[in-house]
Amino acid sequence: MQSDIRKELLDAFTNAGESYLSGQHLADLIGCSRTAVWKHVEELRKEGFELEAIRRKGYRIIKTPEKIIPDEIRLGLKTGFVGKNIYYEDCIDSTQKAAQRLAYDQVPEGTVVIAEEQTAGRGRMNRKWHSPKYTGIWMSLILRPNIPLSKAPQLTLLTAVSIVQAIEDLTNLHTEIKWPNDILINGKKVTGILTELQAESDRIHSIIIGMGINVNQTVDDFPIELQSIASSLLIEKGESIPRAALIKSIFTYFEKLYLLYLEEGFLPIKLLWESYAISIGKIITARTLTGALKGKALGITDDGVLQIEDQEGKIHHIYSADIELN
Ligand code: BT5
Repeated sequence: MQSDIRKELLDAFTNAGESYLSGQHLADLIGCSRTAVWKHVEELRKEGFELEAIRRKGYRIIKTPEKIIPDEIRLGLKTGFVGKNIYYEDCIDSTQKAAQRLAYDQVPEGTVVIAEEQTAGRGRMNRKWHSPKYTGIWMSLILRPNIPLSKAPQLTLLTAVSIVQAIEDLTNLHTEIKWPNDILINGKKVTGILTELQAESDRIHSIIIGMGINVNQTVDDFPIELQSIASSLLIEKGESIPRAALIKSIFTYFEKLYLLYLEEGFLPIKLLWESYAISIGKIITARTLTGALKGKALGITDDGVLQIEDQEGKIHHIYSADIELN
């Protein structure tokens, strides 16, 4: 019932175009009270619609939320399996959690969960991932590769390459990767990747790749503590970027690289990854759960493990860490 009124209201605004519609007129048209109209107008605002209200004239819509429409993603998508099956939510706790549940239910490989907003989006080690409504891409992809557990982190690097290729393709922005999971533009983080898996002994049941991409946020959309370290494509490019087109492009690049990876192994991905990596050859500090290590980043091994040479010339293998460029 509620959403019926909302739909009628939206239809009325669509038909009115640039003209204003008074509360009374809308109430008569829909057959409800003016208070009900006002309540639904407020609901539309919460959903991201911008409505102008002028005394004696009424309301009109001046901006609609740029929602991700799954059909728009499917339209013209040429992948074989990535993104063929989309679960779309307006608001969710975390797309990772939903994807974990779906993976248990044996959904096909390539299934994706996409949400307009996450209330409990998370990064590595349960850190918070800020995921405001209608501005970013918050999605989780379910994969079932037949690879040993130890190779799973390679998929984080593969994902990073596919996102960078899609971003550069669509925006022409120079984009860099900071090992293992950050994508930066002008030194600020625009994307984080979270790879989680379900496994029994050494057999992978499924890998869930979470991608958080800041697309159309303005500086004010970020909490103060993120404003100096995070950015969005809109901030860097100076114009808004269509999210559905970016998602489609990520699916396409991802599937191409993933099939190449399954066929030929990590080497071709490694070469691509290195061409976008910023930390290689630089002095960095790697913070792990056991402490900090400063040294020169030599590169990644054929397995995707970071190698750091310390001041004594000893080479360390880093499997997971936060990296600071010194
Ligand atoms: C990551 O963790 O960078 C992985 C983020 C993965 C998010 C996606 S969204 C879809 C899927 N569903 C989820 O629930 N998660 C995945 P990490 O390297 O641990 O970085 C986390 C840190 O990044 C935080 O502690 C903040 O400092 C910072 N941060 C939080 N939100 C951010 C944002 N929107 N943009 C840039 N930095 C952010």
